[in-house]
Amino acid sequence: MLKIYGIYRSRATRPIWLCGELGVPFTLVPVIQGYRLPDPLAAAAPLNTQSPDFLKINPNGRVPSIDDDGLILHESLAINLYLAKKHGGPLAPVNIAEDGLMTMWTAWALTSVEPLSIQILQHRVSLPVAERDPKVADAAIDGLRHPFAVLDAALAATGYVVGGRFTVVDINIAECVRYAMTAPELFEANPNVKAWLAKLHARPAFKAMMAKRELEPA
Ligand SMILES: N[C@@H](CCC(=O)N[C@@H](CS)C(=O)NCC(=O)O)C(=O)O
Repeated sequence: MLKIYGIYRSRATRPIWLCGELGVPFTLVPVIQGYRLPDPLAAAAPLNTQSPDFLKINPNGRVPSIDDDGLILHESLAINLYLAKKHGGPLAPVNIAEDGLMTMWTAWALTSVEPLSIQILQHRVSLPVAERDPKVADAAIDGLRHPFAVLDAALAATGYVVGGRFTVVDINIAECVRYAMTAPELFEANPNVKAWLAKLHARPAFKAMMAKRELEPA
């Protein structure tokens, strides 16, 4: 059976959500971020991203990784493209043109959205209050205004990014956009993005994934 290494409070949400949509069963091997632990290398430490045993799986020391019948893959969004194509159906590209578009939008989300949306999340919510810098969050919001407008225009015709239907690339982009939700001004300025994200977050597979995420300590 497919193994996903990671925890719900990590980018493992991405393949977990996708597997829920595809109906693909998996085993979650809990691997926590090493930086969350006081001593990640202690003998009693749980399996974490700095554990020698995990570094044999992913020498980058990051989650998620997957083991699919011996094929080891890292990088959450590449994992999702692989799983969608392997299992086929409406979430996968139907031809090489859609494949190109899905790869393009995934690379766009990784380079144009995620680095900035993470800064918003960190400096508005997740860092200890003393380490938050409102200027960093504000600059990241400014940097996302144009990418959000680009996404808004792409969604205008059908409400989805590729092929006029819900696909893996909606998951890949939405998971990068989710980190910016503490900047409501970006969504108010881009109603198609706002409606699209709400529609995706209403999907049973997303809600099931988030319900399990809520059970993990923050
Ligand atoms: N580009 C990678 C990033 C993976 C990543 O940074 N994962 C975080 C958890 S969400 C992690 O493992 N951090 C551990 C660390 O920084 O030590 C992906 O999308 O899979």
